[in-house]
Amino acid sequence: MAAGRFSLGWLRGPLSSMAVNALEGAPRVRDQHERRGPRRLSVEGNIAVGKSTFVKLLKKTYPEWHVAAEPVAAWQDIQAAGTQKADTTQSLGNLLDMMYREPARWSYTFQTFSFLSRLKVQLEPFPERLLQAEKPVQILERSVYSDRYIFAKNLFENGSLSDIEWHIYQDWHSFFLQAFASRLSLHGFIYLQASPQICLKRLYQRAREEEKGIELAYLQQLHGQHEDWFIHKTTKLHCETLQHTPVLVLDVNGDFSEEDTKQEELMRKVNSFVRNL
Ligand code: UDP
Ligand code: DCM
Ligand code: MG
Repeated sequence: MAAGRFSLGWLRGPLSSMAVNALEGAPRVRDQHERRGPRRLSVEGNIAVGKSTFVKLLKKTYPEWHVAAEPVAAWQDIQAAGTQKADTTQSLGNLLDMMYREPARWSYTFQTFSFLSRLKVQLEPFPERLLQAEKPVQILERSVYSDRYIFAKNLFENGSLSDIEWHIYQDWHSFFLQAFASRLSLHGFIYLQASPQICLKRLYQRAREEEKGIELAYLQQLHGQHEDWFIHKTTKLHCETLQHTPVLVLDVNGDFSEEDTKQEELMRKVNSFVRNL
């Protein structure tokens, strides 16, 4: 694997001539505060498209970057309050499994917990090592934004969230976004794009027990939500800065998990994108 070759220098080197189409025409919406802090990006994409594989590759290529993986394990094993650090912990159940078994009953609960776990991660102070870096970058696997504009929105549209649940969800989501605006804002999105068929193949390959019942139609719905937001720009976003946040679209229909040339190409595009944020 040749990815390590990219770990130094790229962020300091001359501007790559590679065009990042998604950036063209995007207004710059940075204030003084944002300009000084770490660049914070979220990797977005359908279920099993390869986000975790991709963020691992980023970490290997740029060891100085800070990476926050999606906390799926916490959703699979909800711990009773106050028992997490005790010798014996009390497991309350697998919320991911409960949501897929009974979407109408558990989707709202799942979405509140997913949001809460990301909020906690995003409100944590930046690690000292990251602040010392010459060009600090933090990568999140998904975000509070895809929670709402991909998943919760889709669950409402397919009937798994009721009118009242969707209304309440949006109410508190907007409140938190306003209350923590500067700490929740992102400088860019990396959208990993692949067909729902490819995602289904990878989903079967990963074989997460809770996801066994997921059908192509569900991945098609989620694909449509991603395309509406990141490509067609038709999703109604309730946050002004989000509308102007740059998006890098990476086609990952081709397997990148083993292939050096493909990995190098992807890392080159990310590097060029990040340097322009
Ligand atoms: N995977 C693959 N080729 C790729 C990317 C991923 O075969 O180019 C596999 C990966 O090894 C895993 C599955 O696809 O078995 C899902 O990947 P991951 O967990 O990274 O997806 P995520 O749900 O995080 O997007
Ligand atoms: N998930 C969800 N709603 C969210 C975030 C994630 O239903 N707001 C689900 C989709 C996947 C799992 O959690 O089954 C983790 O996502 P992935 O496999 O894409 O990493
Ligand atoms: Mg993942």
